[in-house]
Amino acid sequence: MAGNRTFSMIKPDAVQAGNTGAILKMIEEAGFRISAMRMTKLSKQRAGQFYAVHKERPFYNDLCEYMSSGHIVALILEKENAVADFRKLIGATDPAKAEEGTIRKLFAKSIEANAIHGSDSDENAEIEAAFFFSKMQQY
Ligand code: YYY
Ligand code: MG
Repeated sequence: MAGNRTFSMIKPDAVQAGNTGAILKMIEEAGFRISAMRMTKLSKQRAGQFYAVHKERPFYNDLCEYMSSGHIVALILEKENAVADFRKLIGATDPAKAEEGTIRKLFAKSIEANAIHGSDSDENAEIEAAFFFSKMQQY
């Protein structure tokens, strides 16, 4: 059965552009409950750990630079079928391919600076939530 939690991060481009509030509003209006939230800044090394799965990809170094370039907002979100429903709400990785009305279509600047992250599985949601929040902060 699909889990009811996902992890999200509002990325530096969206925070810098002043879109944090508008994005949080879309998330809540789509039926997600925010159960943990933290604004912070990643070092390049921490960004590299978060995206370690992509370390052999050509975009990895630039991605780590970008992800450590400004503040981010880390979120734990709750809803039935959270992972899949949230991926739908954010849209495709490349905003040029994202559906109308999705967060990336509305706010992303490019495939790299694409406004928001959403976990791709229940297992990764738990790993990514633990990357930013202690167990006690998660409830
Ligand atoms: O899960 P999602 O964020 O939609 O995409 P991933 O394929 O996991 O890539 C993670 C992250 O890497 C993406 O959000 C932007 C960046 N990236 C990139 O800069 N250039 C690419 N060609 C692919 C991904
Ligand atoms: Mg991904």
